[in-house]
Amino acid sequence: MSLKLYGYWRSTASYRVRIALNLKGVDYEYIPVHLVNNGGEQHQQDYTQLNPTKLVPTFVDDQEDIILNQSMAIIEYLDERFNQTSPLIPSHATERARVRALAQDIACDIQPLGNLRVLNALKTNYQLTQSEAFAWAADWIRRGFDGIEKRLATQAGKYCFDFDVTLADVCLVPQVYNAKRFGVEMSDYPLISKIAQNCNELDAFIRAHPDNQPDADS
Ligand SMILES: N[C@@H](CCC(=O)N[C@@H](CS)C(=O)NCC(=O)O)C(=O)O
Repeated sequence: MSLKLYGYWRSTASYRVRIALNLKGVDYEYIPVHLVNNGGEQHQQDYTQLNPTKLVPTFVDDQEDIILNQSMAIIEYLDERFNQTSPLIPSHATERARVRALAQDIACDIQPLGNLRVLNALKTNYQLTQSEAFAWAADWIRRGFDGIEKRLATQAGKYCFDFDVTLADVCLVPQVYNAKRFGVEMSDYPLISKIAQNCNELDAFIRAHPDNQPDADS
């Protein structure tokens, strides 16, 4: 089996897929794509041939002859392909819908607003300074986390949904990492913080952490 993940150490979408791969216990080759150096390697032709959206991650499964973008689609694919271990999406319809909704609170309504190309456009087209662009990203994270913290108060256990790690935790932990990077005061979110801490004690999450990637700090 040959699995490849093209990603960037502190890309939260790449981080999600790394966590899922580790939870599934499958080996993969990690291929760094530097989002800043050389004008951003995500814009270079050898990468855009694989992923014309010019974003990371990209996942390649040679055995199944598939090249996938979109971290959520990749993770659902992994969950189905490696369905013997660590199910990330519950089998029951109502639980499955709740897990997906929380995951999408992050993947659809928070992360895109703080993406590199959005912050670059704010700086280039609307003359925001770096610190103003960071404040923008932090503001959208806070708005998202305000709702998620309230939601978790009605359902959380050790993880977002009781005692099983799900797709929601896989999305939450990278977003918490990103929130700290943008200066969000995490003591405002005790439940989110506690769940992230519980996840971060697991080997799959530790190995997926940005600081533990070969391209960290590059
Ligand atoms: N919805 C996509 C988001 C992908 C995405 O936004 N990737 C970011 C890193 S987290 C990226 O490649 N940014 C490069 C850029 O903005 O130029 C997914 O979940 O895979």
